[in-house]
Amino acid sequence: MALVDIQIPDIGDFDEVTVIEVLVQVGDTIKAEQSLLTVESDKASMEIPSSHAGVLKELRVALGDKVKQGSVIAVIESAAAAAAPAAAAPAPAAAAPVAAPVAQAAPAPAAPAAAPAAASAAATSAAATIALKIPDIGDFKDVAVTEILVKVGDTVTAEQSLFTVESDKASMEIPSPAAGVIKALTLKVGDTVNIGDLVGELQAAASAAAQAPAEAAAAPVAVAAPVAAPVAAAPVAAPAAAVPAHNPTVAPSGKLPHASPSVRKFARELGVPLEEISGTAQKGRITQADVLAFTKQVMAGAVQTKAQSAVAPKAAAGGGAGLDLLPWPKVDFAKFGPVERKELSRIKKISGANLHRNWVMIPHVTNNDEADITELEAFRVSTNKENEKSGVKVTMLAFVIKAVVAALKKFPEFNASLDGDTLVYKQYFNIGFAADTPNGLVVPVLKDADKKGIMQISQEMGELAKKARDGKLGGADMQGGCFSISSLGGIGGTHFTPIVNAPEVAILGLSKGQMKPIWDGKQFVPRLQLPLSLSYDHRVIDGALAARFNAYLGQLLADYRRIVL
Ligand code: CAO
Repeated sequence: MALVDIQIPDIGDFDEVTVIEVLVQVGDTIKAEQSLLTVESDKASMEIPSSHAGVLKELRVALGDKVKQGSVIAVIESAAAAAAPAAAAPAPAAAAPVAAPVAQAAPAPAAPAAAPAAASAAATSAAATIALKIPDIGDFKDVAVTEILVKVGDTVTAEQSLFTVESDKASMEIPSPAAGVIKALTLKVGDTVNIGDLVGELQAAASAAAQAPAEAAAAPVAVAAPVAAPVAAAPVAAPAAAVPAHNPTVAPSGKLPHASPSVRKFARELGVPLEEISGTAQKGRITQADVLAFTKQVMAGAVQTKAQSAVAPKAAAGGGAGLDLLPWPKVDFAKFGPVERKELSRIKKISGANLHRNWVMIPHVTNNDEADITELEAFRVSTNKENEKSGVKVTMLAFVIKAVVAALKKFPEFNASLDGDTLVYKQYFNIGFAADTPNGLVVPVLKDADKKGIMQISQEMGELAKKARDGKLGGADMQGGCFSISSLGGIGGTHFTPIVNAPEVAILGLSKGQMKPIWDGKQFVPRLQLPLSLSYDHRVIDGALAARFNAYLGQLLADYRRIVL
């Protein structure tokens, strides 16, 4: 056993930071890399991990103290350190904390020797083109891209946040090094990135180009914008990366929540909107206890999140919204045989949380029907023959998308979303389609399907499905949906119950088309029948309306000429 001084490691270029949270107490058994403190400057907050495991013998700091690199913050009795007497070692590189910009202070872009979260730029061939690179964000590696806040073609201002990255100790937004137009973005949600990675290109605005740094390393260290709603509001915003969060009903408030990275992570895992919590710590900072207290209140029905009240205002008014369920069964599976544990993929975690919310909050009913697609299938096959050389293969799904648009026009309630007690009717027709990928389910959105022909729909669907499978879908590819289709027709099954993709109000499930004997009034004739499973939000759509929609869709598919009527 040896006593080891735990020091503030390299925290980037910060001179002095203030201790805003002490996460442990004397006597605690500490794991290596466990966070001991949260410190904060006016531009970032970060957690300070322990460089050693052991028992905390002494805490040398208190709330409000100022510390800097090398300051001894604690003394730990460490078994491991006895063997390696290099006491006072700073945290290992991998554990080095990373600045997570905090909510409260507006960064001063020209701050000298600024925060680790910096944007860098390098001049490329054209003088006004700036390479977007991951700036120096501290000692850590392989941070995950959690959100992309801009798209190619967007005009951005200097310091505007471009995307969000996150390690287990910090989350931060990466700002644009200059004003201009985004020319290319080569990263996607879920990518892991490292300092210096080239992630895009910016065509600098004339004035910005003149000031743009010529080389990444020499870039003026632009301070990261504070972590804004996108990180804190991940339960709403992040799912845009996966399934159903397109068209979030609740817009980010613009109020920047003030919380440490671990509290942000904790809130995100629980699906708690951080910006709706009032922090009880100094300067209104939100602590883990605040998140827990808020969660308990929501579960007890005492408060509703904005997302809940937007979707289900009446439930709250009635109070008692808590589900009061039994705890999840805890089973030691290994007692019964060998097991292997595998963490859910990122997409599964995000989509799972959204599916769960939709399943619990939306009163679902599914209407099952069948469409006679005998003629349409023959037409599809002949169309594919004619277009063999074009490389575009038309599947039944493309025809169904077009027919769904016609049905949405006839039944506008299906092209709507609930906003409190108001129904928002959309006058555009963007159709999401569930795509199976190795990492899980995503729902790319085919935009303006009403303005596109079957060939174009097929081609775009193919491109989106490929992007989905390659993990290259951007946030914009999954936003703005009005109605979704989940097609299992290529796989099998007779009918199923798709889950409505909130804030949409209905979803169509397609199963495998099968030849069946159908009575034509005189005899049984073989007809190709396509199963249609229409799940709908019963608060918005009555059963009769759903049956009419499905029947009408069936008529359109049975005689496609009706679409032009
Ligand atoms: N009945 C019979 N056959 C069908 C069919 C149907 N309803 N729909 C498609 N098929 C056939 C296609 O014609 C194609 O046949 P060929 O290989 O002989 O040409 C084959 O099935 C495969 O089709 P596909 O899957 O490549 O194309 P698609 O346009 O039907 O679907 C996509 C595209 C991206 C939706 C699909 O690939 C996919 O990922 N499906 C899974 C969606 C999913 O997981 N849904 C569940 C969500 S809820 O958990």
